[in-house]
Amino acid sequence: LAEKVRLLLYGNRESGHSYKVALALALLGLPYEFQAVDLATPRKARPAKFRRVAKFGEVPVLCVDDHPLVQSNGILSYLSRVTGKLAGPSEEATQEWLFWEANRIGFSLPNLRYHRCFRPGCAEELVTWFEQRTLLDLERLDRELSDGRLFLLGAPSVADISCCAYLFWADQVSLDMTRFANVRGWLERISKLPGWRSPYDLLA
Ligand SMILES: N[C@@H](CCC(=O)N[C@@H](CS)C(=O)NCC(=O)O)C(=O)O
Repeated sequence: LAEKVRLLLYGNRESGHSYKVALALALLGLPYEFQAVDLATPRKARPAKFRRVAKFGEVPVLCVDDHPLVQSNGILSYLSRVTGKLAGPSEEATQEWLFWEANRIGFSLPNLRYHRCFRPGCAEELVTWFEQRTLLDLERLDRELSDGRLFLLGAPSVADISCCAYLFWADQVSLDMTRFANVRGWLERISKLPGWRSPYDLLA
């Protein structure tokens, strides 16, 4: 990444997808400007400068100078590719986790959290399904880390950043994490990486 490049991140303080990108930038030590987008505003009424760059209407968007990048895991792949850092041992292994995340923990947990925290009492049957899926995903992560590996791919990578993001809100969602000792240890290690900051700290 060229030194003089300007990085502008559009995100929202409750968005784990935004947190993934903010966390990657923080761990990479790349300075960026953060602009909060109010997601309570209907899509068509959001600021024109955001609508111009948000191809799918969602946060996060990372503008690299004038070039907008969307889709959190795509942005993580871009950042690891251009910096040569947090890439994992092979592109295949890293991509596997990014695609797993998009359909599993990056789907189940955000939806569980959304209903528990922002729409309490709504769609209980669906909430139960999100919770069951989240627990299965936590079991899968816990099993992956059961061989004493410190990070998903050995060394810290964008696979960890992607899969961990929403888990820093686990308490808020009343998820009982006691069963997932390996995941708890992994989150603890991630939170000790140089540059790590919590979601609300980064998305402010
Ligand atoms: N697949 C997308 C998902 C992004 C996403 O779901 N963004 C949510 C916030 S976490 C959003 O912008 N919601 C507002 C809307 O859809 O209008 C990614 O990985 O970036």
